[in-house]
Amino acid sequence: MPYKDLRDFIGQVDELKALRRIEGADPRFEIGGITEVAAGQPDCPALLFDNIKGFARGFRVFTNATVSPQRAALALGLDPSLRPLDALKAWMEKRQTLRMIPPVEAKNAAFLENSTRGDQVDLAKFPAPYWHKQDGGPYIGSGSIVIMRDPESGWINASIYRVQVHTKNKVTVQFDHAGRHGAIIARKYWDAGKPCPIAVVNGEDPALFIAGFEYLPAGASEYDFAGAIKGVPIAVHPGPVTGLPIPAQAEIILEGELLPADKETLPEGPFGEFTGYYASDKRPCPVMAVTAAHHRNDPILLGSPPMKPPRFHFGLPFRAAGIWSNLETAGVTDVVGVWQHVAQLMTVVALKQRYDGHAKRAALIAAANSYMGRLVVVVDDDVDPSDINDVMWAITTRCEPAENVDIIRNAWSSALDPRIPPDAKERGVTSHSKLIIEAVKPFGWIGKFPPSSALSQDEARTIAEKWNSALKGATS
Ligand SMILES: Cc1cc2nc3c(=O)[nH]c(=O)nc-3n(C[C@H](O)[C@H](O)[C@H](O)COP(=O)(O)O)c2cc1C
Ligand SMILES: [Mn+2]
Repeated sequence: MPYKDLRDFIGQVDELKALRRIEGADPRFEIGGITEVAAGQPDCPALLFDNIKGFARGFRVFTNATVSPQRAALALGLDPSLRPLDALKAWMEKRQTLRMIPPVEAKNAAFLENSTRGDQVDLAKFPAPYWHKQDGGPYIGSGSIVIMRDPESGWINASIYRVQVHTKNKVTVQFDHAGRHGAIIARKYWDAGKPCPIAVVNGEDPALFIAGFEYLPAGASEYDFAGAIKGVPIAVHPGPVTGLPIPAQAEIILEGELLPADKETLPEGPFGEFTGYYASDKRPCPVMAVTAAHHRNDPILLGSPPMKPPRFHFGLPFRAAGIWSNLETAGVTDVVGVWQHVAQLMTVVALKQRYDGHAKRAALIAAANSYMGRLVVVVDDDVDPSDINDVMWAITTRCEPAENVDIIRNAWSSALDPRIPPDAKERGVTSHSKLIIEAVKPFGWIGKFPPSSALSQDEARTIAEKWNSALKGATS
């Protein structure tokens, strides 16, 4: 078992010497600013903020949890010393054979150590940060999961939607589009004239944080997927107000009702987004009336603010692993790697070409599954897709633009896309075009393509290992 809960994970991060404790930061822009600066450093540390300005000591915020490849691997239960592309491959292979493990009910819940109901609920006691300078308010939920139960099948959905605090007992829950499982479930309650029972779980197990980001089929529970990642079930306890299953070890829980959006909304945002812009502006958003708040002693909020790329919530591009397995499932052979750069806005597939059209076949599947990604690149197997310089070398030397690029129109993007014109957005346009770049040696004359003068990746590694101390100037 990799780790028991968020606290245990933080302990493991500390053992890897990747944890920094920060005292006295201001939740208005300073926690967000420090998080962003740290995330831009080569070995981005994880940050545990305590003694937060204006809040009780012990009420903590933890950020950059999985921003480094090492900690993304740790959260998946993989060897954190694996090289990033090897770690992603190991995850892709594990993901393809995951056996779902449903949660088990725990008798006791750590989150019930402190509990308030009704009028006593006061969200102002939790250090919800103002993450970026022009954010519309504090966000308690930036990396939190939202729990809802499908009224027909009983399926529990548990994924990440941002949660803004508006008053002492009102928050908003923002669905990027109407296809989000949470939006579909809420709509069913509302259409029956009822509010939707809901719980916001802050400070969840990192496996749940990862599961909450995955595109799972409707009907599949993120709880089962998180159990599968860990190899042990998530322990849940019924929320005293909603009866929803809540991770027993989670830190701060809000229970309540998501009110019908046709009756009441609040203006949500703006909120700095993962593209590095404020592109979706302030919008009417469903309101959660918080009827109970629970927390562990000295609770920890797991904060994961979006930041300007290349910074991203996950140091391994998990959605590239999904695309990699889509390619395998569709029967595309010889894929040696898939990666995403620019915080998932660019997808790269590396493969060993076997037949004419092989590269384009892979590109089309990757393009179809690249959310908001305008750039899809295919490279040969001697190019490391996780190395942006290597990818640019392939683009500038193997792709003839007049012959090897295609544009796919009306493809999958979202309201968060900064390049959709305002008037089109007002008409509900959320699609964009995608550029496919075939940066592979042209198959028709692949044997005549000038050979590369560079060492192979294996050769370079062997030499680096053998001559490491000489290169570093060691004296021994
Ligand atoms: C840190 C983080 C924040 C996110 N915020 C939102 C959000 O505010 N709204 C949203 O619709 N999706 C958001 N997402 C993406 C969804 O969590 C993700 O697409 C998920 O697969 C949706 O789950 P569902 O299929 O159960 O609806 C966020 C993802 C992460 C990692
Ligand atoms: Mn889901």
